[in-house]
Amino acid sequence: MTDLALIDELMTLVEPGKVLTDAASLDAYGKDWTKHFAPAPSAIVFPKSIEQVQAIVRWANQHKVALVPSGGRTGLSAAAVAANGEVVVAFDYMNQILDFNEFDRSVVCQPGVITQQLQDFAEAKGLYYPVDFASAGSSQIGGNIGTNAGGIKVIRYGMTRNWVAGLKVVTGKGDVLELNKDLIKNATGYDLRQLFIGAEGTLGFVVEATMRLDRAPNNLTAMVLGTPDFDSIMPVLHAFRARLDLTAFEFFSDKALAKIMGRGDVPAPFATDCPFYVLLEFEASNEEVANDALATFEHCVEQGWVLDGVMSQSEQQLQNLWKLREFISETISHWTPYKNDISVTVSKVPAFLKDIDAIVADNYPDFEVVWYGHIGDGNLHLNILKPQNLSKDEFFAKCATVNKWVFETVEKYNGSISAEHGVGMTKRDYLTYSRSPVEIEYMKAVKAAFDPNGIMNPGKIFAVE
Ligand code: 2HG
Ligand code: ZN
Repeated sequence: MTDLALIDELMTLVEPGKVLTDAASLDAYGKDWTKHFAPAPSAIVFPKSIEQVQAIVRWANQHKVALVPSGGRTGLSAAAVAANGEVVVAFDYMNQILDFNEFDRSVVCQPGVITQQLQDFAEAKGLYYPVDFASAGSSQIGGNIGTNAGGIKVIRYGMTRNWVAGLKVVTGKGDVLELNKDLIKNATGYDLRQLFIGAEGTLGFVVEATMRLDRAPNNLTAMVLGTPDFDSIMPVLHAFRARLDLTAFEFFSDKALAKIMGRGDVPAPFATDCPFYVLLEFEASNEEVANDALATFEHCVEQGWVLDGVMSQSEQQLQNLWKLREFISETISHWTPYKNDISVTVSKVPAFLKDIDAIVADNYPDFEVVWYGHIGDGNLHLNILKPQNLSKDEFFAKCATVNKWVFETVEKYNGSISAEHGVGMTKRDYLTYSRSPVEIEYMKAVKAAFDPNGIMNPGKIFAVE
């Protein structure tokens, strides 16, 4: 734990009342949405300016105190968990939108800006911030950048990385760097901005981000389609992609739908029961596009890939169809799921799915397995639900054994053990399934350059040595 005298010194670096050490705050700010580690930070500090962040980092270097960044704490890999007496640096009071430029279509955000705040701001300007996911109401831009957040529109718009025009960071040495200065074209050597995106706070803290916006989409329209089996999902993707620019292509299993129906507040898409469902979305900018979508749907039915389907006819119906997919993670969190967030290239999805499905069927015969995810970009979320009669530790231990085979399969297909949730602490021991030992040595050398004292979110991505 950090010495009390040091915490007193920390208090002098920020405004009065902006260091908390009470038990409730330590518990709340010491964890994210994972349930693997008990929170145990020493203090929570709330800087209000870049200068204060810099002072905190310099103080931490001087006294070798570990810092953990904290945004909306909606993460699913324990990257924002402080389980070892660290000081949590929370960006809740650096939550302003500082500037907007209509010609650059850019917004300067402090790291604590909530994702939805940026989405709403863009909408008010007649524009669009396209990175979206279920936790957009509480996740913060700084955290999104730290994990290179993905979500439900990646198939069309890519990950958070694509929307970061420039960053101001405080490095682990306490230096302030202005990275890329919001330029579209810039060929002046290493793009250090990219290193900080997805670094999970291990190199330094993002203290300001210029985010790009896009044109607002035109008449977004969703279809939910029921398929007879796993194998039909990818042909449906290819058929629709051949004729339409999709903004989303998601899937979920009957088990996921059953959990959503169990809530009682979301209407069923249609009466036919199907083993799998696809949710796809496109801009129905004119009648021709909508007709193309319907013709493709009919083609898929004729081919036997689709059993039933529905298309949204209003904004309300669009929202209701999205609830079928977006509410899954929160709804099943009640069953303390063991999570996987794996990806392969789209062309490999069918063979990969077959292999993973076989492992799951062989090894989890008694567990409830819930499949869903962003299958259109190759990202699958596999969630195993904890049976009531098993303790959390017994259950996670059993899943960890099976998980080895899942990750071996990911490696075999040159996939990623974390498509969008990040490595944090939950996946750091498995990093070698996606990154070679030599590559990891280079990654550690990068960390050492930005954070020589190892104070920035230690133990995340790789273990402390
Ligand atoms: C989603 O796609 C989120 O809903 C959460 O990435 C996935 O809970 C999960 O496994
Ligand atoms: Zn996801």
